[in-house]
Amino acid sequence: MKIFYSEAHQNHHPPFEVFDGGLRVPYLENPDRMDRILSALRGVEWAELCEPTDFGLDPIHAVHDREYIDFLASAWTEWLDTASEDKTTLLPATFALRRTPQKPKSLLGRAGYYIMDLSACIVEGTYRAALASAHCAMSAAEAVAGGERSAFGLCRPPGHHAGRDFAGGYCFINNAAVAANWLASVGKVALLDIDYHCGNGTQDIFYKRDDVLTISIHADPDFEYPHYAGFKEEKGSGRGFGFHHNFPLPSGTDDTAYLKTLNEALELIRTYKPESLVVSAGMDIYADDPLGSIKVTTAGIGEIGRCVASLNLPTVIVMEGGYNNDALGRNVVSFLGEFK
Ligand code: OKP
Ligand code: ZN
Repeated sequence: MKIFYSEAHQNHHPPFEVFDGGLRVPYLENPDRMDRILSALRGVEWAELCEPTDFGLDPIHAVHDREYIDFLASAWTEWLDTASEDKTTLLPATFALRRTPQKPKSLLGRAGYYIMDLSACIVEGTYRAALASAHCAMSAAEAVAGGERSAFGLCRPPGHHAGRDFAGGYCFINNAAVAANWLASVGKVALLDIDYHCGNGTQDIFYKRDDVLTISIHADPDFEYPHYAGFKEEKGSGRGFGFHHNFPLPSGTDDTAYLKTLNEALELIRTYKPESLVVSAGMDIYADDPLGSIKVTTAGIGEIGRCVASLNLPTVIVMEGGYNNDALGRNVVSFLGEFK
């Protein structure tokens, strides 16, 4: 299996994020995650590490607002030009909440307008890392379009919380959405998000479309981030109605319960009959994830992989979350191993 990976993520390393209550903690979405996954993949004979191709900005502009991408591109240098006392990371303290027609011009105004939380910290290397991450997903999509049965975008930063014009939850550019949108130009696509958190950015991007079926299985937003999306009543709008599905799960969901829900989701994909599949593969459903509350085991993750692979679709797998670094490598291998 071709695995697309770029070292550019190394320079996206915010020193901290801010949790609820104002607690500063070391950034959980850290470069070490990739090192752990890479060393696990080096231990299997079927993984072929490849450099991503540079696809430029066009496929990114195709799913994201241009002014939002411009903001990401210049935010760091603008931040250094401000009078702010601590410039360790660009992290606004005032958020737009409900947006009004007048777009802010100042850097901090735009930061609060385009960022939804205190986990999407911008540092010097963020934009370049986010671009390279999207290009890893695009390269995997290109490989699959070229006849590979599956390919893996080993993406960092992750993408599924990034919407058309917002960043959040460690995500800046929606890698899976960029890949799915590109694949949609040749035929219907299904995007299945198995990350522990609702893929609210992906939901936002495809909500009005019927050419990309989007499905997210995640912890119920009644108690979990991102709080404002992921409810089962959200089914798409306009011609997109019926082409988005959320499967909120209670905390403590085990392998058996998870697989039952997964099979409902897979049935929707079979009925849709897509030409290809994109999987937003977050490993934070794992029982011992520091951000998670779902109790899926490493063997359960393998079983999820087996069920998804049984769809027999050309499949682009895109890395999302997963924060138990000790288990991350084996969980990724457990999942990918079913597609080789
Ligand atoms: C990103 B992904 C904890 C706040 C956590 C951000 C979570 C982002 C998860 N109280 N905030 O979906 O793995
Ligand atoms: Zn997650």
